[in-house]
Amino acid sequence: MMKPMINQEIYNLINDSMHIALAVHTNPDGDAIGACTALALVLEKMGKKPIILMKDIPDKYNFIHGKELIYDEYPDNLPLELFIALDCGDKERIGEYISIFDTAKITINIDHHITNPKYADYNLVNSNASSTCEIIYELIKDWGLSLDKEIASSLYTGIAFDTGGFKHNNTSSFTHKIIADLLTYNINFTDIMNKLFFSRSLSATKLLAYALNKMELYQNNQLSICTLDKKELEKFDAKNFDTEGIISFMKNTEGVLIACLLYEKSENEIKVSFRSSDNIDISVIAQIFGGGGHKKAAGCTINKTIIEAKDEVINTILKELF
Ligand SMILES: [Mn+2]
Repeated sequence: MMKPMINQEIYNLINDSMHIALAVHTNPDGDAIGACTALALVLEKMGKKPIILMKDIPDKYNFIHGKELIYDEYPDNLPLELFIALDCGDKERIGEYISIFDTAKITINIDHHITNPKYADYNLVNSNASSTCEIIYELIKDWGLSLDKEIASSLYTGIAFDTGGFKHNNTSSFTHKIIADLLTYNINFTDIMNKLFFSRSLSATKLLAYALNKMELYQNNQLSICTLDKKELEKFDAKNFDTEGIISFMKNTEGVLIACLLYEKSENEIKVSFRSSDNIDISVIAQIFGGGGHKKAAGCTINKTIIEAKDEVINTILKELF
């Protein structure tokens, strides 16, 4: 395969710089956290001074290496030559660090979202890659640099996360070849998989049980709905609760084609997540409410009471999809 020129250009830009900022999207997920720590650790090995700009990292990522390179803000006393945005499908996703992106001399955008508008000076966007971590792996190999256990753990985390544990259709044979290589570094993949997908706090387990018990079924059990208001979430001490954990249980119930979880973030601010199976394009429903997403996973925010939002969602789904 021809090596893309951009890979070499990015290498040269990094090689010519010393102080490099890395940033990911707000509310960082496994791929974002894996990609920025893996790349920062590589940059450090190259003798560079990487600064990761990142906040609100969920506790479950405590095992990640390179945490000492993570800062809330870019240090005032340091110059900045290069800004690398990772896993940010558009510029706005950089969040509060956008002002630093805008003032950086040179910007690079490394991402795998198909809708990425290539907002940086240099753009490496590969929508065939399962994850940004997969792209970072290719870069490291292409640059002729070596991995180590810490970098391999970060890359594994991102790839495992974005492929849903190697089961989403973005998983390719190339993905598995990368994983085969990463496992030669003796990483604790069992522990990573448990932390990413299976372990949860006691309060989260109790909330999950409560939500599943409360779940309502419509349309001959094909549509599953659950609402969680603020009081209920507070009762379970659910600050950043695991919507994904709850809605996947709802959707994986036999016969259910559409699952919908509504929760009250604040008064008249209802966050709605949708999941669908078979060929149902649930993003059309999210779009009706001003949201969006993928065909089988989408979301929106509805500014009504949770009861009103639930009724509207049910009526819209029944009208549009059944
Ligand atoms: Mn990603």
